[in-house]
Amino acid sequence: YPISLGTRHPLTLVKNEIIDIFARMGFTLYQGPEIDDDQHVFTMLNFAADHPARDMQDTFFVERSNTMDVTKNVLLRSHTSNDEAHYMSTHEPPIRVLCPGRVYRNEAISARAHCFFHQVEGLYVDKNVSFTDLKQVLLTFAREMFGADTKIRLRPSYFPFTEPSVEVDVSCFKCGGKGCNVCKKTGWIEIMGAGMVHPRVLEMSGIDATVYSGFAFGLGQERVAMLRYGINDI
Ligand code: 2NM
Repeated sequence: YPISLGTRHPLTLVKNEIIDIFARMGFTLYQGPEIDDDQHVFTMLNFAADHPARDMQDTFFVERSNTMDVTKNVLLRSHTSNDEAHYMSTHEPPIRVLCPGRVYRNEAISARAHCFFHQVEGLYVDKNVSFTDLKQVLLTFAREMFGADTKIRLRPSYFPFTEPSVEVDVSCFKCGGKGCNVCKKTGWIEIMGAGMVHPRVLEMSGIDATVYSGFAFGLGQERVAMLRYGINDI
């Protein structure tokens, strides 16, 4: 029997599409370790020593010090931001980098959440990078990914590594904003988080925050794939 051709996995299709869009805006790829130290996963990203993400309930540990010394901890990364910490501490601005990869969180498994999933994060650092630049990049991404008529909406949020921080909604690609089952009658779909990189995050990677500024964003491949292909259970 001839062997029938396979197809690409929905997560790969989504990842490649995202990489293509940001490559056209000058972003290159960087991939770092899934097993990393506390320094790169939390400390260099401005997570306080007592931040709940450092808790056993949220993060899988490979090695965990039973003292207060978090620097000896080795863990499965809970976001791909450790890649940006590695990249910033080994590269000088201008930086335009995209970091796709697998991340791990010790969460209850449901139709919408699994204990590992896939993220794409992006980072832009240069002189005079503003919130306006972030908005235009997000709008360009949304129009390329979900169609030319797509609008975006930003809501205030909080992340340790960015200030200010936002949640990014796109107008519903199914109903165009009128309200349907995909957007749960709101007309909007939450798609990613973003913000201006906290000056302390730049400084901890050796970048002079009085000279440089930057923005960063992150989105989940599973979430985009479920919306795009109408999948209701992860
Ligand atoms: C997100 C949302 C907002 C982010 C920040 C950084 C870094 F390393 F530059 F600080 N990387 N990624 C970021 C910002 C990620 O994901 C929801």
